[in-house]
Amino acid sequence: MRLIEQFVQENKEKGLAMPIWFENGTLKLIDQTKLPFKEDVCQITSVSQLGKAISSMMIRGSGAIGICGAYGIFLAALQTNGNPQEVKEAGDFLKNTRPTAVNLMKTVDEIVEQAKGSGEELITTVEEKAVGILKRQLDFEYQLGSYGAELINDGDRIMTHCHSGAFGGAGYGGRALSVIRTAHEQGKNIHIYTCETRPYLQGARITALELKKFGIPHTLITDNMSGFCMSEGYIDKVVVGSDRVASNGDLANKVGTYMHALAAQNHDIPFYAATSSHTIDFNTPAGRYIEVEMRNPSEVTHFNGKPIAPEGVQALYPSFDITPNSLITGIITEKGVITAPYETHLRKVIEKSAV
Ligand code: RUB
Repeated sequence: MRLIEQFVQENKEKGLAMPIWFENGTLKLIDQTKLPFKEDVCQITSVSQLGKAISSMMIRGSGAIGICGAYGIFLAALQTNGNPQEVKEAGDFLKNTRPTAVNLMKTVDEIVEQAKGSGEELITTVEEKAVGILKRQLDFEYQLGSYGAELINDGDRIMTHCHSGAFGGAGYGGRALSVIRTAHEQGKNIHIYTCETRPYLQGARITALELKKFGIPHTLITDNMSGFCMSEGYIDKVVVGSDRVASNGDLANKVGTYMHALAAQNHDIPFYAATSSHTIDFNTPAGRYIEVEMRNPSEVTHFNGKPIAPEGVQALYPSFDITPNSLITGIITEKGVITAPYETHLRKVIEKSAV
């Protein structure tokens, strides 16, 4: 059995829900467009098919698409019999599938830079590196989960947005749900308010599904209810994930995050972003330099292929928004919880101990 298959088997035995994995010589992923009604497993036979799965959001979430970078380069190495030029081209192709989440780009660059030689030697080094990255991502989830859980009190009602969980990460709980899952496993009595997350409904379809599987009490709300819930005292804390954190602490996360952060500040509710050092991009000085993916407006005018607006209506779909650092109480990472001033504290904690 290959090293990468052993890794998968060990983690499946621990009951982890991985979004993508390698098994019996084949790359497989859960089609997240079908959740929560079906857990369809798709076989991925080429890098171009993997690219389509990422851009069509069959697999999504910054951690999970980062992992796709590792699996994708391994697949390219296998299929080209270890041709370094073709492996590099596969990496360039994958990096262009979604522009905002930085994990994918960083993972591809890391693995391609360290791929040595050609042929069997290249395949072996890529596989070892890929397994190292998968293990590291999973360790980050446990570590940031335990730092984040220290912020959670017994009885807390926590709001989250989009899906920052196991199917969007390495298998334990992604980022926000690693914090929530760890707090729950510590025996804290918590209740989660999960925002539906129009238009792709990651919160309703996937976060609610995972919370149900983990046995964590939760309530589904639509995105426009967060202000009401905060003003009525339903929410004690907000914990979200992040697709990219700029070096000044501004962050890109699913569209709607910014309005929740504004409402939280107005009601003195702590707003935390759970992330890992791999999502912090020191090459991006501030949020305004982060490219926000603009998706097809038909994803707003249509739902499940059916129109929900008058024919021909103009629509807009920025897939992410930028939350300025001034609205963020703390950034939870695998190295600890980082607070303002982010410009200096992020570098001090993360860059010094770069992974
Ligand atoms: C996913 C999204 C998630 C982040 C953060 O967007 O915005 O909130 O990925 O989660 P999409 P995490 O569904 O468009 O990929 O930090 O756990 O990756």
